[in-house]
Amino acid sequence: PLAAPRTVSIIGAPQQFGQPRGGVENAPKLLRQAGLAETVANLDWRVNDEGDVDMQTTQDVAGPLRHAAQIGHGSRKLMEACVKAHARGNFVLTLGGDHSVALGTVSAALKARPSTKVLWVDAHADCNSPSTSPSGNAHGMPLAFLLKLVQSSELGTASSAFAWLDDVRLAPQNLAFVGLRDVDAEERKILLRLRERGAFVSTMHDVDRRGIGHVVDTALDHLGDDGPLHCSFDVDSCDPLIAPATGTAVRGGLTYREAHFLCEALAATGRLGSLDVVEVNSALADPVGAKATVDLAAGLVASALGAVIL
Ligand code: HAR
Ligand code: MN
Ligand code: MN
Ligand code: MN
Repeated sequence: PLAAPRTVSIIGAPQQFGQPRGGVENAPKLLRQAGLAETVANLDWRVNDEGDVDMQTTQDVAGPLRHAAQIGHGSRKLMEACVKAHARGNFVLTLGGDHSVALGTVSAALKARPSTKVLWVDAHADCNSPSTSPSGNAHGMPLAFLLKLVQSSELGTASSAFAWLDDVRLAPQNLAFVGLRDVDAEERKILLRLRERGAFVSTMHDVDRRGIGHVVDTALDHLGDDGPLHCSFDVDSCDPLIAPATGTAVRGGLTYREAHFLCEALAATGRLGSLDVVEVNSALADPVGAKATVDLAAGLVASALGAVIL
């Protein structure tokens, strides 16, 4: 287990170019305004707010991955910020931004500690390549890059923006999905291959049948008892009734307690080393729904950092 008290590095990643809807770039600011740092400081953690990574670049290129240069260069800057925080031994908390930020956060966790295991909590599988993506949106692709499913020929002239990922590889057996319920036809085939290659793939059907406790325990068993855990938490894993302010809401998601249980169970492992909270977009709900979504995200961070582990 990682020794306490430790420091949480909070890193803002206001990336919006991985999807088409404005507003997701404001989430780091809104989460800070909701008192996230204070909440965490009241737990057994020191807090080091590293500010926001500037994810804007002037370059952009056309191609099957929309805003490829922005995504590639911005993610590299985020990766560098996360690697620095890992190198200081800190817990790395990244506030998205859209889910393309996981290119930076997961690659940093793997560079810093290669035995890192990844829990992907999401309504979506985010493992499209540019060639299988129905949308061209990078937030549906980060796992394809991390799992080495993207051919450089798919990127054309943009491939140089992703060259920094060449030495990053997430092994399928070190990946577990929870919360899936909206998977593209091509992605379904990719998921079945990933399962054959050792990934833990579960859907909301499994949560319904076995309960969140069983699903989370099985996922963690599958990932093994060595190495740090990275959780990439897409707030659209939660039901739109509790998290309406997100870009691609899908009905039938995790309840408030299921989402918190998952985060609490991660805290209880003592091995959670990094966490992403992504896809909060307050522009896509009324003020009440926006506040509920921001507060939910902040509360889930607190649970993942051990708020309710006694
Ligand atoms: N699978 C679809 C695509 O590739 C939709 C992805 C929606 N993505 C997210 N990330 N919100 O989980 O475009
Ligand atoms: Mn755009
Ligand atoms: Mn996602
Ligand atoms: Mn999603």
